[in-house]
Amino acid sequence: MRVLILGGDGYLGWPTAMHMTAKGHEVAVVDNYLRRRLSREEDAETLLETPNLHERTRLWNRKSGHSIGVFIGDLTCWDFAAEVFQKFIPKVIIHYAEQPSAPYSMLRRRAATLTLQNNLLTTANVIFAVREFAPDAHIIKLGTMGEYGTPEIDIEEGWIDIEHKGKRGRFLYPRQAGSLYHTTKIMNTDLLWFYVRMWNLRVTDLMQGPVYGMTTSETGTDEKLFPFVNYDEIFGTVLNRFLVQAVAGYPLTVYGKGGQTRGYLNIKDTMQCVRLSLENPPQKGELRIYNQFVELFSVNELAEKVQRVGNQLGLKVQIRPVENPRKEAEEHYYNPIHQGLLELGLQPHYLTDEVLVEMLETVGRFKANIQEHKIIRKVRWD
Ligand code: USQ
Repeated sequence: MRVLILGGDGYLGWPTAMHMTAKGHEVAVVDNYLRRRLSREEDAETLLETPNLHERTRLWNRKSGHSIGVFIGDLTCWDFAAEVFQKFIPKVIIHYAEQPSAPYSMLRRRAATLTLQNNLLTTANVIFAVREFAPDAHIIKLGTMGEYGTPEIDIEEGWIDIEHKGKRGRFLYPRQAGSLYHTTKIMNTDLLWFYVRMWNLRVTDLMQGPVYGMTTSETGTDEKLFPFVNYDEIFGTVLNRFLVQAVAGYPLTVYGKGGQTRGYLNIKDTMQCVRLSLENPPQKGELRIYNQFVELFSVNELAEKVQRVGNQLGLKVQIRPVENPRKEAEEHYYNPIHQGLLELGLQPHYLTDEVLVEMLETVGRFKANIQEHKIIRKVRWD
């Protein structure tokens, strides 16, 4: 199939591009290097220097024989979006093209506005471009488990049946995010659901938890093909941060009480989930929603795992709770359902000791690049 990957330079976009070509699809990527620019502006660059998209596609082509088309430009600009869709005419659009960081969205007013503008306008332009140039195409949109927040009741897979005054109805499961970034994801779910109803779009919305890891079947150990590895407070996600902190001898930064529980998955499973969604498209006029994660952990459980396995490797890992810069529940009920992707055939990779050893050893190869001042930046939610 012709697969257009929006945000193809990003942590998930680039590995997805390689993965889809390896599975025989014809792939083009689109990116405006926003994430690189913001990382540079905030002094929060990645652990490894990452070649630009043209260079990465050349490297991948040399290694695998597969080609990837590249469009560099800003999808909030309609003319550019229209040009890309007219030239490539996708059958599937995988939409990762968002400002992906909760802390960045809470940094200052300009960052908040950028997050709103980028995330909402890009999604709107994707919808308009699909309607105009590829009306049968399947949009696979990366949503986030954070859309649901941490309610006192079980979290269903996207939808909830409600009985009210003797009548029953099916609605989007209530959403209540904990950052402006997560709120833009809710707004995008609503935008997609609206146009699914109006224009019979075909959409899968993937409610994904925090992802960890840096290698996939396609990267192997070739670091030139690795995705971004951020370990800073703004763009790094918690487990990747803990791995880098353990290697650097920096005490693991558990925020507050550390009871914050989320659904985690290995980047290898993101590849599987997106591919399974692609291979099982919804009908026209259907919004399909999957909760995309494999295992639940609290922050304390993650820290203890990294400490135990790190110590076996002789790293002398310490845990030092820090004041929580975020406004979030630190002890809470959390029971999200996650059946849909397993039913489609997801074969989960669990966070075993072997996986932790492999990730710590991989980070260890780049220990000399770690800059400790990037770890704590004091981005406060209030
Ligand atoms: N946390 C710590 N210590 C740290 C970093 C984070 O205790 O050093 C805690 C946070 O307070 C939070 C949890 O770990 O309770 C997860 O934080 P995170 O930074 O790994 O994840 P989050 O900000 O929620 O965002 C990430 C991605 C985002 C994606 C989301 C999925 O950046 O793009 O949508 O994970 S989810 O969390 O399910 O909404």
